[in-house]
Amino acid sequence: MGFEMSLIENKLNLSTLLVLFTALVFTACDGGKSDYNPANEKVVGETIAELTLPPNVPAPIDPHRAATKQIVNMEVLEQEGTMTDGVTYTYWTFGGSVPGQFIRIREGDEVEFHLKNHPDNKFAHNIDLHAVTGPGGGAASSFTAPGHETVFSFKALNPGLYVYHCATAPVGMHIANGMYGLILVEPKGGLPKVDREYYVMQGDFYTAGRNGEAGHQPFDMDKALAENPDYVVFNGSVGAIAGDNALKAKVGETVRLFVGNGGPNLVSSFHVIGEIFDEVSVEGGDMINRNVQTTLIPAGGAAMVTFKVEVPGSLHLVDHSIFRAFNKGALGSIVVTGDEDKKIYSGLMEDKVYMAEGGRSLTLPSKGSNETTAGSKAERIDMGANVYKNLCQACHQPDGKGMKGVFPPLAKSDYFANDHNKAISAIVHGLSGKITVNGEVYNSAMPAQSLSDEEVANVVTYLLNSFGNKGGEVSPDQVKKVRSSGAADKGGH
Ligand code: HEC
Ligand SMILES: [Cu+2]
Repeated sequence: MGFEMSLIENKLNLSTLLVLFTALVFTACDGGKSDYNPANEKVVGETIAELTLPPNVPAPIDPHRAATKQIVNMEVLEQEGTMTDGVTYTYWTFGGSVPGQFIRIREGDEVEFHLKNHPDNKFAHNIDLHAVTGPGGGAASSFTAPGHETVFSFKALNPGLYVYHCATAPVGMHIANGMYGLILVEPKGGLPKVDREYYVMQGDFYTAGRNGEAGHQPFDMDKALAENPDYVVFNGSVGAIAGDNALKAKVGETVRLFVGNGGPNLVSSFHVIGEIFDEVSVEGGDMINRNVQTTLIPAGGAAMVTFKVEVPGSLHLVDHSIFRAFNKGALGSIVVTGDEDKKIYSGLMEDKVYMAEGGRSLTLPSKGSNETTAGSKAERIDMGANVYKNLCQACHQPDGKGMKGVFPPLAKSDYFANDHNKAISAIVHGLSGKITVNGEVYNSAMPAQSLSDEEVANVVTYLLNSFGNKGGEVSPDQVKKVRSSGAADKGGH
């Protein structure tokens, strides 16, 4: 009897404990957040939202600021811009840039959205923000004719990084012309602090002329339907975040990239050459993946990636569908300055190979386009130097000395010293198989370079007069003859 009683008592005690324990765990875990519902959060005051042009983002939201009414004023501008050197395009923009202005709010905010369509524009536009819960993401309430302004409002219910875009028919064409951008809805309490934040967005462009063809290029609907873009770029144009426009960071800093993909068609295999993403907020949502090399960003999707930069040098942002990076423009850079750390990276390799081949290189004036003719030997050498820098130095190196066993030297090369046609032939026909240059055997392949007679004459003349070579000049006529005579005989004589 006494034994049974104590058993019951024991059971009672145990369940009391369990109840207590469960209650404790619950309070500990929800930290008061489980009853937080952004839909019910009271909105205090109103502000005009700060909007920024890429690659900049507005300052992080003070984690203590209350939910407020944010007034977003966005103006649609149809304007001509530069796709790459010598190529212009009529962009349709949210706020004057591609991607459009960056919007940064927090969950619980109420956004009063003013969409203004500039009176000089030719087309009606609207906006679909993926951060909106409601018909068309706002598109249903924002159809705006030129010279008009529409207003609608929404409550930010879900934190995350979201794409916005125009959704006026033909939708694909509006997006293809650059009508997309990002809106960040910070969680209550904010995102983890980082040292630098940048805004990068990929897009694919379809032009009547092929990549690099000079002049003003109209949108090409057939190529868009075939999903065969001439340009795939970050931030609206070739080189928008490369060269002088490269993003910057210092050794030891943490960097957060807000990366979006406007499409309209392609999915991005987003990768930074020379870095590993310490964290990726997958698809811009709550899920954090760590130690990621390449993250997939769907058309109409986004991701936040963060990484610490440990060593100096240039990091290269690419779509790792790699022809897009090196041949269609999807190449950007982050230049990291600071002290070397030989423990982390020895510094023996050069990153020049990527730079030399990248970005503007394949947008040289194409055959029969706006090519200019050299007026003198000096001019020929000058123009040839450009071709060399853009096309040849990636392999033959800036000093023309090549790489032992891999790329033969052009400096003091005895291969073409007495027969300039052999250099011409290597360029116009390509060159493969065993050759001997300055006593060293090479057995590799050089692809034929797609250059005009004029460009070949320039680059060969440049070669003859650089790197300690013996001088001389080659004319476009001579190139023409070699071109029509077929591939050179390498060893026979
Ligand atoms: C993708 C790498 C690559 C590029 C780009 C390239 N070459 Fe070459 N080039 C080679 C290789 C490899 C060989 C040797 C081929 C073989 O082994 O048969 C070669 C051979 C040559 C040769 C003959 C050998 C010698 O050293 O004299 C010349 C001349 C030459 N290249 C000039 C050029 C010029 C000019 C350009 C730019 C218009 C250029 N190459 C672009 C890889 C390249
Ligand atoms: Cu539009």
